[in-house]
Amino acid sequence: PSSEPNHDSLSSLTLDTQSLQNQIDELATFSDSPPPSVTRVLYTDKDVAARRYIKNLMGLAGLSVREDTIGNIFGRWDGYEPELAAVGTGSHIDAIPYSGKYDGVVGVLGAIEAINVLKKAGFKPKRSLEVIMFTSEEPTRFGISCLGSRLIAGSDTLEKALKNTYDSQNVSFSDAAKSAGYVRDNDDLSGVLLKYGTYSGFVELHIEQGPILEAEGIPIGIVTAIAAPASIKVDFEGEGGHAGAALMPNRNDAGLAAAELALALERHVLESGSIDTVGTVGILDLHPRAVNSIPSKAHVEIDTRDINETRRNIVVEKIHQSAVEIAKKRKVRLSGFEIVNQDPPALADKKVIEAMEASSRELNLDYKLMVSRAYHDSLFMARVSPMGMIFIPCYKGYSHKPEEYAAPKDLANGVKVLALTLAKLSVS
Ligand code: HGY
Ligand code: MN
Ligand code: MN
Ligand code: MN
Repeated sequence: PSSEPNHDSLSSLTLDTQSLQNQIDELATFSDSPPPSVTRVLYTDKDVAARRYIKNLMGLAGLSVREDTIGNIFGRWDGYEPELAAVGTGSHIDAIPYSGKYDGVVGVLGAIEAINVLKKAGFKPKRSLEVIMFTSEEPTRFGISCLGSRLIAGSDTLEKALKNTYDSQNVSFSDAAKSAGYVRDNDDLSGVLLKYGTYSGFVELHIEQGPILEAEGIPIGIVTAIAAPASIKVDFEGEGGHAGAALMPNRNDAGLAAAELALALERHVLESGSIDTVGTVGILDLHPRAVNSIPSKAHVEIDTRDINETRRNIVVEKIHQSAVEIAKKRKVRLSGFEIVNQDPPALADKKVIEAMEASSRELNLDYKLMVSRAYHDSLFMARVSPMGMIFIPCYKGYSHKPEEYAAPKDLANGVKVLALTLAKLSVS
């Protein structure tokens, strides 16, 4: 077989966009919030039902399906040199509360559709092709982002941490996983790890989750790097008390300490000197949460990112200093300051980028090299394999909200570029 996929069969890739759209719409019905929003949290009944749906589609695509102990799902199409490192592709299907139906899903259903497209075109893979549905990319349930791909890439600290990690209802990771039929044998997670070189290349198809491609009218984004994410949990404790009777000078209000820290975060991010530094307070819980009771506890969760790791780490350091200073000034206790993750950025691999560029050109699709400001499972797969990401435009860049939308034409373009890229990497 030649070193390039036989072009005549692949240049006329045809895919059934309607069936892909139907699958996206059907998968969205496995949700704990009303349409058009989607809420699908790790190891819940809706997650388990959605997993069954994906495994069924993998089976229909002729993939052999396996799951690891935490529920990463692998669908494999054996190549004619199955002993070679496979080419991987995939994404996630978990969805944060009240979000949309395309984030992650496009890279799982689209990958399965890419397999169907290649089979229809009569393509024969040299390296096996493997579709991966990562068990949970969103941090929703346990506060840990990219749980499945992080463990695949190897993280002793995370393996240990999971032994006493609980969700907001005080359900342990192990019990939650067991309720979904995973983590059967004595919580041993070491089997999840995949050594570097397991895949000769890994490509993830994803909506951009930003406005650039749509605004510039460019159908394909080729990711060169994924920004460095960090998340921090902070807890303040004060005396609390009666909102009417306790005079202001006698108060140490944990809620106001949290509010001041949120504004301090914004200041530290804005003074970083770069538009690429971002910071968000997405969770701010007060206790006892009564309008006439001074908060005695405040729980703040911070997400801060930058494409430059040093700048991002400076913000993390300043947040810590501010938390200590605010606690002292307001005479509250800084009862917790936990850096949940502080990950380096990831660079896409030159060879994979070239395969995506060549595929876009062959399909006469204009493309833009760009950075991903959102993190993805590819951030960790870059530690297991040469990595690449394909972006398609999404409506006004909306994501993590029900208005998230990608047009069928863009879905089709993304799947075709993915299919051709996988074919090139498979015969390389
Ligand atoms: O938050 C992120 O960047 C990803 O979309 N979960
Ligand atoms: Mn997301
Ligand atoms: Mn995603
Ligand atoms: Mn009263």
